[in-house]
Amino acid sequence: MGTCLILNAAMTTDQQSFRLILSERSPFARRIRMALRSLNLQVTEEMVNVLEDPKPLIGKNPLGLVPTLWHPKHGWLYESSVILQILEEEHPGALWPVRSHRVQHLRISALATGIMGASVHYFLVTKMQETPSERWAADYLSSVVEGIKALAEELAQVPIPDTYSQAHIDAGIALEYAGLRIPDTANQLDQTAFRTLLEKLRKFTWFEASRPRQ
Ligand SMILES: N[C@@H](CCC(=O)N[C@@H](CS)C(=O)NCC(=O)O)C(=O)O
Repeated sequence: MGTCLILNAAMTTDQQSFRLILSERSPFARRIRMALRSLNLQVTEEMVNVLEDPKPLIGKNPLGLVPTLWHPKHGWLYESSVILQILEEEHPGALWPVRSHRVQHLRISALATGIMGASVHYFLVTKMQETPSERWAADYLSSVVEGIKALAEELAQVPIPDTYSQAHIDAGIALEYAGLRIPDTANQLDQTAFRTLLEKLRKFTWFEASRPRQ
């Protein structure tokens, strides 16, 4: 697959290629990094710390969240699942290549993004609030723990393909992020199904290269 540039005389050079605003640890941004790399699209990455300085997103994403993507054809896009849907429509079958287990794959992806969201909120509630709320922390932790259990059950039902699979990429990103932010999940994450999945995913250079460090 080649680079997708929609050339338009009125555009500056910057506007003619993909530009991704992200934060280093954002699991949602990692989904988009992985997809753009796997589609072999050239992208300029702009790291921000949204918690400390949301200014780089002003005028680009009214929600003030990453990932935020400049798409040469559509302008600023946000919401990782929507971005992935647009990329998939432009490159049919590239991100969701396995048609035979479509519903299971979508369920894996839904569980994975749910775990990502609950882990992000758990982190915000426990580490970023002046007075952490025990009740909300317990609630988010429970979503993460139950989500991981369900994810293990779903993964056991479908083979892990050797090719790029958004569902499995999402599962891997969610597990690594939960492991990073919530040490309480360590025992739960230490199981053969997850080790096998991560071993396969780490063969994609960009999965390993985009892994968030402590
Ligand atoms: N549903 C959104 C979630 C994006 C999201 O929550 N991003 C977080 C980073 S992981 C963020 O930008 N947080 C900044 C903030 O809350 O101020 C998506 O899928 O893109």
